[in-house]
Amino acid sequence: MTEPSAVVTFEIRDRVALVGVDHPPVNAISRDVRAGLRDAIARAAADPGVDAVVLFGVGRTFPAGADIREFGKPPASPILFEVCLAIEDGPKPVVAAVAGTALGGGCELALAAHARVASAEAKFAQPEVNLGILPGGGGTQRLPRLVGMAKAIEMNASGKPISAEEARALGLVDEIAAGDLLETAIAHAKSLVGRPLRRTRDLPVPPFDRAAAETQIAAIDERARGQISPGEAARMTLRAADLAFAEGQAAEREVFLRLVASDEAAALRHVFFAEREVAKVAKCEGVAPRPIVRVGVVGAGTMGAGIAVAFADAGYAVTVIETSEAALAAGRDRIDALWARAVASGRLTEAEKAAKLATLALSTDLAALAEADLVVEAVFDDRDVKRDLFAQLADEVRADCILATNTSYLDPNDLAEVVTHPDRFVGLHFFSPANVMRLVEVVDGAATSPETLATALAVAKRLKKLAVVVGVCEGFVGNRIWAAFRRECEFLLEDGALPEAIDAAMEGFGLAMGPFAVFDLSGLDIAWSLRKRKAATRDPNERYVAIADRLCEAGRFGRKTGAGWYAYPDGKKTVDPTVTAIVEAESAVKGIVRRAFSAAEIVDRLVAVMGREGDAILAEGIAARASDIDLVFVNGYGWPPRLGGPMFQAAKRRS
Ligand code: T1G
Repeated sequence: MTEPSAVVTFEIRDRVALVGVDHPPVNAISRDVRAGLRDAIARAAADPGVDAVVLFGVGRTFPAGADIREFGKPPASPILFEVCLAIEDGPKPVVAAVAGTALGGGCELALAAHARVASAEAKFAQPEVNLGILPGGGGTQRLPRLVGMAKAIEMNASGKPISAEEARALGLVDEIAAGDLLETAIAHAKSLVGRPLRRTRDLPVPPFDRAAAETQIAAIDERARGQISPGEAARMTLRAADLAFAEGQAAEREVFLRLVASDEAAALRHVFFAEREVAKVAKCEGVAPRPIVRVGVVGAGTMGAGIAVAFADAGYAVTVIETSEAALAAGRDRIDALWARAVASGRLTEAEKAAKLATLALSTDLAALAEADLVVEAVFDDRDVKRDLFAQLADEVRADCILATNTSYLDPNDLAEVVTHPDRFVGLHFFSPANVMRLVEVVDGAATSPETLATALAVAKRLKKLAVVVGVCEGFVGNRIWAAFRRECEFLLEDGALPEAIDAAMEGFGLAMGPFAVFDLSGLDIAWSLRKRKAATRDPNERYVAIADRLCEAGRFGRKTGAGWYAYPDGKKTVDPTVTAIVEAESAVKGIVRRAFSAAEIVDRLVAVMGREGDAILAEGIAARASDIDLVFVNGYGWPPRLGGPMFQAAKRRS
């Protein structure tokens, strides 16, 4: 007789076997869980004292999927789809009692049961596509049999969760527990005893519009922007209509094994775990964040308006400060416009927008921040302006009010010098648009206390931002690596490449937009003024490319001036022979014989320079992990998660 395993509990209550997955924190279906389930199902089948089985998750959730840490290793039997078949083929009714999130393989276990009972807050999803794979436990074949083809394609290709209520309406859930979930599931299981078992795999795929399904899949491919797993999951789901279950399951397994070994899946797994690691900050270990309720935002320009909206959207009481009534009015209009965009896209109603605007306090007097718990400045990125402001703020706010700078390029330690209690000073480097971009670099200054840092991280989490703790250096992590990347792009230009070739290479690599198109979008003048500011102290032995200076001297600041690295006749990005001539002339001035570069060479050279700068950042302790650096680029610089990030790519090229 099989003994219960450490990760699967077995208890008989009123002739019903209660089989619990007990593998905290999310009951991931590891190899031991799969073996424990197989053994428990066999034990229940063989026990004459058992009429039915209830499968559940011990603790907060039904299994939240296969154990992702096992991916990339050789498959260990029993494989999940085999366990699902053992559940489905059993002679006795198996009811899944779902609380929490039945995700991936967890949802597939539930699909293989003969019925599903859910708690009201339970959710169901097949998020495998977010890891570059597809449901591999029969989910592409069973889901359409229960919820219909269109919904199954949508769920398997998007990974998005559905509520218990929607699942019940679709036929995925048979009953929502009004009272105790386990008791309800036991009663449900007992009601199935002696009746023919409803095996999901034997159900026909309900009739559906194939043309509509094809159109749905084409749209999924379109939206996937180069990621292959959504389309693969969608097409494998559609095949459930044409294949007998066994063939469909075998075909699914084949696709799963191909995808799980893909670069895309490895990169997406890397990002998944990176997002869990980045929140582990040694300096904040065991440190409780301070409660933050009232937030001041000083400066309501583009960044300040976005920051104010981000805080207001997260439910903070926000006071916006500007230097004059006119500037305040302009700032309010910017904030209004951001929420108007949300109304236009249907994310907000007019009434909600009005209510949000009504919560904002606006003032030209710093005294309005007397009761603020946190003040974020987003004023002009000039040292004197910011130092003057912080000196004034220190006199106006409470001694324990956290002061945060949004500076991109100034030294937060230098700014902290002018405030009393500098331990409460921290950097919150948002990325524009601040109410949209997920990344915030939390700058851990020399004086920043663990409590201040922990509070900043808690605030970032409530803002639904991806916070990366960075140290102090010019440009912190993202902009420092971006500057190295930009320099290498310009070296490539001088050595023989052209902007359009570099952009094409990087877009072919997977970036949404090539670097020169990005430079034109953000404006060439900002970097130009930085270069001019540093010209006097620039190391004469350091290679310097003057091509961008030539463009700026000609007033070509990018899209906003109708010309930059490209021309923009009627707003359309167009290769400009004037730029080609400027590039070639600068190579000639340097006596460089220009040569051709392949796209692969361009990508390798640019990824390598980012990797080298990232290595230097790690060596200096400016970032804690290479994967933190990857998250900066995935969440702040348009790197698609399916590439994993610059450090992931650089490591891949070195291995
Ligand atoms: N495998 C291994 N570890 C996991 C895990 C998983 N599936 N899910 C979470 N963890 C770890 C996570 O790394 C962290 O570890 C801790 O649990 C808490 O996670 C065959 C093949 C369930 C919504 O994609 O979406 O099934 O940092 O911080 O915010 O078809 O975790 O504490 O050491 O995220 O409360 C499909 C992934 C897998 C779900 C909970 N399933 N997980 O969120 O906690 S593929 C998923 C999540 C699959 C089958 C295929 C979330 C969560 P540590 P957390 P949370």
